Amino acid sequence: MAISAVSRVAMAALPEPVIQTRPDTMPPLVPDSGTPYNPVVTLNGWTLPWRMNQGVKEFHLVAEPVVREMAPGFKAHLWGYNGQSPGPTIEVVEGDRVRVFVTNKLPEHTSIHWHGQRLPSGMDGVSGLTQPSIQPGKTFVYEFVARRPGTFMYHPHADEMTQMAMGMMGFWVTHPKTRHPLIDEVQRDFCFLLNAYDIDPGSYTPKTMTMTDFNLWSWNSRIFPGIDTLNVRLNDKVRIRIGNLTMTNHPIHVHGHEFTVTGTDGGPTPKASRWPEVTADIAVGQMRQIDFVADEEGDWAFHCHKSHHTMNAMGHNVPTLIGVDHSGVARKINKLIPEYMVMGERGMADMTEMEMPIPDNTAPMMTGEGPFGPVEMGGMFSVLKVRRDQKPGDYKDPGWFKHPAGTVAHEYIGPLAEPARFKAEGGQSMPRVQQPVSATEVQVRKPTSHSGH
Ligand SMILES: [Cu+2]
Repeated sequence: MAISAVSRVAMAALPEPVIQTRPDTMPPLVPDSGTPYNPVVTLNGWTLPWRMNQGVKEFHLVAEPVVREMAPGFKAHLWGYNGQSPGPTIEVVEGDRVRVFVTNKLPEHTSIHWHGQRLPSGMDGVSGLTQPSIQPGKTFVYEFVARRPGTFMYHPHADEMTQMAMGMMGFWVTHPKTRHPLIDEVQRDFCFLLNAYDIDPGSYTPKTMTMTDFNLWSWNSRIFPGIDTLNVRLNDKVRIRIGNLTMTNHPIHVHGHEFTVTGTDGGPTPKASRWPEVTADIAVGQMRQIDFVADEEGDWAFHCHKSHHTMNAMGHNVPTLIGVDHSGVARKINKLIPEYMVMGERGMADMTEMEMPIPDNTAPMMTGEGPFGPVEMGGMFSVLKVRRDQKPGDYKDPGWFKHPAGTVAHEYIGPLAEPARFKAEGGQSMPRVQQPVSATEVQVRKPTSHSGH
């Protein structure tokens, strides 16, 4: 709630910082002061309340260590803002004068860069270049006019590799002040940041020297099955805004619908540049805003298409064993080590069902129980739930989709004919001149212990 009635004395002081530690998706913060707009919903996050002070929208961010539940049963010790990583979403309207107080409760200096904004150079938040860094215990003030509508983010520009690896980032949305020819009105407007961590199974704190080899791929510092579903009403116009603050690209893919990219960090895209897609690649440091009409009822997977980004931490640097029969070996080893298990002989899905014992405070590699069995996912995965009876503006999880009779893939139980196979393969291929000496080549590789992705 915005605080509109504050005494003159209080106005001279800092706005009271608002702290939120629950990892739930908070309902949209409907503005009660300033220009009205359709608020966004931050996945597993919230919007920071503000106060109006003589026409200026005042926010107070506190940079501080936080404990973030990344998934049920798995907590990470991160750095963030106002009790959470990522920090709260800041929502303003085009033309608003914005004043953001930033208090540093971290053990080292910081700054905030307002990624994508038009602003005076001295407000750009690059420590050393445009301002002295904010020392521990100090509070700085940033002030600028939100000049163009769009999707932005904020993050430190001081000891960046450490502070971003620890989870310091947040979302910023500037709503258009009037109807904009390139910004459609939507019924649902979601936003989240792509972020990544390197946390060893059983430990709590990210390894901050990791450059590319992260093992937890998250949306707003949550991993499947900890990411809330995106619940919409049938035929709603839906917008999803995504920003990438990891160190690699993420092809974000939605099932059952086509979308268009209607905005980037540079603003709304011209109509002539829009075409239907089902996957949008989001490069490092980029933002994408996608729009679509949710006109197919059901439970639709929504995820990063890099398959190792829909898994959680594991040791994975082992050869593929699919199709290798090592039951004989396993029997022999079992005599020595009774609980020995061979991993991966029929694919990795066994791992989901085995529920292998894992250290405390570790997310399972692939998990999530769906209505038909284990979903075998982790990391950057969620579900778009489109329902006919979802109330307008209601973001509650409607539960699993009730499929109409005869619309679910099912086992075929009729007779099976022997499949016709080609007698010779590669009839048109050119014959090899030099045949290999032996038909198979055996390669011995020792698995190494390694937990990155
Ligand atoms: Cu990805």
